[in-house]
Amino acid sequence: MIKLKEKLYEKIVVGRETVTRLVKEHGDVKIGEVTVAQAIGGMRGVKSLVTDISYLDPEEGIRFRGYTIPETLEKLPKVPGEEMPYVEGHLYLLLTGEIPTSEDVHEIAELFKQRQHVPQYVIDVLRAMPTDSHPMTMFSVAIASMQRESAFVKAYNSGVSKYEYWEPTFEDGLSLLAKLPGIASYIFRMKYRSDVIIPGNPELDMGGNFAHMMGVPKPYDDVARLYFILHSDHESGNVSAHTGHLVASALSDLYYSISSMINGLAGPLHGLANQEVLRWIQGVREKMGGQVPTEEEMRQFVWDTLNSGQVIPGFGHAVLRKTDPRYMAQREFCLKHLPDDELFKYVDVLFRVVPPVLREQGKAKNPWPNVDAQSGVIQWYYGVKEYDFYTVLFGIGRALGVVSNIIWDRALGFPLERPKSLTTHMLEEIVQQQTAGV
Ligand code: CMX
Repeated sequence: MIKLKEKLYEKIVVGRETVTRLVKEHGDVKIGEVTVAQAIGGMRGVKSLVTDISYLDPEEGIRFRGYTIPETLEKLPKVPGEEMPYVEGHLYLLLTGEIPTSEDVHEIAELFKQRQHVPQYVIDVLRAMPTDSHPMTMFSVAIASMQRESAFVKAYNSGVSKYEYWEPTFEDGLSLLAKLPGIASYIFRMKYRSDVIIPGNPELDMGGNFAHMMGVPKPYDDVARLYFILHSDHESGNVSAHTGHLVASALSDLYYSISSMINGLAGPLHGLANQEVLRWIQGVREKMGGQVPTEEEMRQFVWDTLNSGQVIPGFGHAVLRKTDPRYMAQREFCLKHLPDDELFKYVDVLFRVVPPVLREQGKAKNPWPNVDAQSGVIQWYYGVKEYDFYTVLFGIGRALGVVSNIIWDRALGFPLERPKSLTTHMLEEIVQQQTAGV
């Protein structure tokens, strides 16, 4: 057994004891209540999911296995000579809760190298799709097309015990994650670089190989590493993570689950917001004839968008109530590498202008920027200007967290997810009974 799997198994034994004890001895302890507004309003704040892989504090932002973003970037082993850590090491942290050694990182890197080949039939499927298909549709279809490879399905069909479900899920997870950079860069080069495909270089780490296959020079390898780590996980309730978990809870395999996760990420209120930010900024840019708007001019653009009934992409959040630390990490990267970039200046003006406007409008509970406000600017600067590709990058990163969560879901025996629904008439009856003091 590989060392990562052994380590994981040690942790799983402890995790199973904890979960069994919690349910057996404390299963009736209340952790919250649900109001009518929460039931109608997308279950905001309802505590009904469990994960140890990351936790999102509304004020502080995300912690991966207890580590803040700066701590994560500082503690994980770095790619020699580069600023950013190995993505492979971050996967180890998400899975096990421990900071890996170089040896641990190299084990995953080696497994990824062995499994990175994208089957020809996936390429054929991509090539059969209409050329104007959105890259997220292509990404989702490519992943679903590999479902026939699932080790979980084979094990399930041969009658494997449910206590062992996590093992073939782990195998599926590594096989799928290893292929995502190759699939994504293939879509990019086929659609936007005259179909000139760059084969992978098995000597490179995940981020380095992705940059190589994209055909974008340094420091894009570090951009890729930063992106994949930042976007990896945001606890379980966001649409992409929750979709992945929900689909997997039916014992659908990881290929089905991650393809579904991608479909959820493709919505403009979630991951697609990173493309929408660039689309919105380009609109402002056209109107300004290339000039960077003053704060007053930008204020007017923001109000025009709000008054036309649209949201300001890249701002607001369902849980966060402060500026997203994933935004700040990317802002720091911009300040270091592209401080004079024109689009960065746009985003900088937006950072100052949008929160007071959203406050004045008085609707958004969080007026601050989220991860998507800054990410497109970095891509644009390094020549990846096809902004409908940006959410695919988010998807590669998010798969790291969702795969880790699903392996743990299987290990802890989390059951089929099936919340209860009520009719509006029932809600009215409950309200009447409670207001009458029945
Ligand atoms: N621009 C304009 N209005 C906004 C807004 C924004 N950026 N953020 C919130 N609002 C509005 C909501 O649309 C809602 O309006 P209605 O009462 O008319 O329905 C009101 O403010 C209250 O919303 P909220 O409780 O503050 O926010 P939600 O939890 O409902 O929604 C989110 C969160 C992210 C969907 C929302 O802030 C939004 O639409 N932001 C812009 C899109 C975006 O950047 N999404 C990416 C989020 C990060 C990610 O998942 O990738």
